Amino acid sequence: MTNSNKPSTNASSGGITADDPTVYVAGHRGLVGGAIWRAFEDKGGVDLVSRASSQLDLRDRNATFEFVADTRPETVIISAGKVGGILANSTYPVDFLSDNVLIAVNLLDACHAADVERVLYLGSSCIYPKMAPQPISEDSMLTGALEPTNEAYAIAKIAGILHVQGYRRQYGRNWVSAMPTNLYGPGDNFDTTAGHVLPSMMAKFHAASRSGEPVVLWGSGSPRREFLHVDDLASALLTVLEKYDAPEPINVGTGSDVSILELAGMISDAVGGDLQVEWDRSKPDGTPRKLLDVGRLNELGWTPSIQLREGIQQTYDWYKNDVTVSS
Ligand code: GFB
Repeated sequence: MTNSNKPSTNASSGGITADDPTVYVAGHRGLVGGAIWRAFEDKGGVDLVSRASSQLDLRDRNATFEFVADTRPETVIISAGKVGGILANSTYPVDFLSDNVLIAVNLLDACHAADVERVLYLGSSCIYPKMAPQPISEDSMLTGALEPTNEAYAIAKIAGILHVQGYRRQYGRNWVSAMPTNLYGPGDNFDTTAGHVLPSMMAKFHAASRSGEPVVLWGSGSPRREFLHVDDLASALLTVLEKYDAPEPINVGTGSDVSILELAGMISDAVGGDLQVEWDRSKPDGTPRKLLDVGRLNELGWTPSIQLREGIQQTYDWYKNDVTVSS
């Protein structure tokens, strides 16, 4: 599948002046990093740099140190990492733990060695306990047991957050961590097995609209999730970079959620047609509810601008075109 809205492998932005601060977006070819890159490009006034994973393996400590030392960025956004849906997370815990720990440790230590002024580390809402009170406040971290399906990924992300907090306490760095809710948007991974719920469902509905076969979704449909368009995430992160400077992570979400059943209805409406849906209850439901408390972010003056229905339609239009172009 092509990804027309992704920056090139060995990326740097054009039209820059010598005075523009350098921003390194680690993971710029992923869903999140790509959106952050576009948001910085739209804003202007920065010299963007990055490398594709084929050119710089962030699990390689020496290569990572060398790149950060040579580039000497003022700001580093850590949006690189191994990500996947509920099934990928529970099937490959070693990869999710090992890759994400290595990437965070190498990059944070390299940023310290190169005296990087501002680091924004991205975690995930799955770092909070499975039964955290809703909406989930940032203070819930480490107050209870994690959801078993993505425990390895969550532990890796918690280690990164503590590492950032450690650099603040031990070395006085004003680095921060942000915890996005479930994300979606153009350029996502639409794999029906390894993908996150929204793109995975979208690919299933799209295939069913062509084949006439029933759509097979996972679990009971009753868990509730909050979904944020990745362009809204990127705009929120620019606000966080500009205005937030505290050791506690800051949640990034919309403040409202839907059931997986309701999500399926919205995706079905976007795809069109009267499609039959079956629920495979042998697949895990995961956490019953995962709604973030976004009070801290709202206090910075940021609110989302893309409604879920609108974002689903826009993402589906992109996907449909992408599938057609690549097939
Ligand atoms: O874990 P979860 O929030 O999302 O749960 P990701 C997805 C919910 O959707 C579960 C159901 O209740 C699934 O059973 N579901 C129904 C499906 N159909 C599908 C489908 O076709 N694909 C998928 N993936 N789910 C991640 C976490 O997974 O969420 C990550 O595992 C991370 O660690 C991220 O925290 C935010 O499946 O999207």
